[in-house]
Formats: sequence, structure tokens, C-alpha cells
Amino acid sequence: MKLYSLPLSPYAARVRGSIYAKGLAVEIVAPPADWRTSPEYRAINPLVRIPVLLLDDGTVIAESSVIVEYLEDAHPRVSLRPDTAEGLARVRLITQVADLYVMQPMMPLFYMFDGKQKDEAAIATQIGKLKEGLNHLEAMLLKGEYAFPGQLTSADVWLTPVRFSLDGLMSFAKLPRLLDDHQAVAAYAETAKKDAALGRVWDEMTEGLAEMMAARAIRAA
Ligand SMILES: N[C@@H](CCC(=O)N[C@@H](CS)C(=O)NCC(=O)O)C(=O)O
Repeated sequence: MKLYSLPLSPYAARVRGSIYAKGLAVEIVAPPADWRTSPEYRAINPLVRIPVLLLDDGTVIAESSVIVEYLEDAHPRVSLRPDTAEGLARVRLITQVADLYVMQPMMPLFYMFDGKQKDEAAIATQIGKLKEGLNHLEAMLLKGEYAFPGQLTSADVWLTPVRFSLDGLMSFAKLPRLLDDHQAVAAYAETAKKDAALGRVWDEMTEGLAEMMAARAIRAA
């Protein structure tokens, strides 16, 4: 199997977390530099997104959530799924809440804080939406535990890049107090860093961020 991945992509990071946790032999490669416009990359993944997984028989699987579920179905020996239907529902709910109500309101904030002319009213509305999502996530997490306490699950491989991105936003947008009312979400960073697979993803994202900021500084000079 081969995964097209970028170190800082939260979606690719989610899949790498699953691969590392399951101990799978997957070749992890960067896409071509011109992947957004390259006909060759479009032929591989018509969605023109990162990540995408290529199976040895040529099958292509796109979309991080679909890839993670595929890996669960095809490689269940190390399972990231709880044993009970109720546990699984909980894992799926946390994954969905982190995606729809935290990641989705968070991503536009990076662009909103990036411009010279900041729309303060729009930023305040967007932060309000993000905090609402954080409230929901906070209510679902137990401080110092995996998403599903006692077991590493597919919710954690998504929570890790989401939590990393929150750190990125706090630093980029100078919002150091963003998580003051969300202590379980805040503490999740340590839970992720302590786990071998999630910690590896965290480190890769840290390196990816450092590279991106260095490239940005060169462009700005
Ligand atoms: N829903 C997709 C989202 C993937 C995605 O948007 N990845 C970003 C990279 S982080 C991307 O490919 N963006 C398109 C672009 O940058 O042109 C998934 O879960 O895999």
C-alpha cells in the first residue's frame, strides 16, 4: 500500500495515526510538488485532495475517514474499534463532533487572521462557533484519557491532528487563552504525545509546521 501524505495535513495525519497504531507496512510518500494541477495526480485521485491510499492491486481510496474505516475493515488484527455497538457509537460521535463542530469552524480562522485587513466582527462570530464546538467536545472527553477511556480508537487518530491544529491556531492568532474553559480538550495534547503512534504524528506535524513557517518567512523577506 502507498499513502500520499503531507506532514502538516490534519487529514493525512489522521490516516498516518491509524497506520502507525496498527503497525501496517504502508509506503508514505509526498505528492508531486504540482499535485493541485498535475493531470497524473488527478488521475490517481480525481478529488485532488491529500491524503489518498493506493492498494497494491491499484484500488484507490480517498477521504481520510473512509481510509481509516477501510484500514479497520481490512486490517482488524490491531483494532481501533471498541467491542460494543454502544462504544463504537461513542467513538463515531466524538469523531463527528471533532470534525463538524471543531475542525470545520477552526480552519477558516487561519485565513481570517492571516490578512492585513482583519474583519473583527466575522472573526468574533467564527470564534463563537468554534467555542460552541469545543463545549460539546469538552463534555465528551475525560481529562487525561483517550477519547474512549482505556482504549486507543479511531476517534484518537482524528482528535490528535484536531488538537494539534488548535495549538497552531492559538499561536498563529495569538489566542493563548482559547482553551481556558476546555481543560479536557487542552489536556488531550499530553494524552496524544504520550501514545507512541499519536506522539509520532504529533512530532511529524510539529516538523511540518516548522518547515511551513520557515518557507513563509523566506517568502515574506
Ligand atoms: N475531506 C477530506 C479533506 C482532505 C483535504 O481537504 N486535504 C487538504 C490538504 S490538508 C487538501 O487536499 N486541500 C486541497 C488543496 O489544498 O488544494 C479528507 O478527509 O480527506
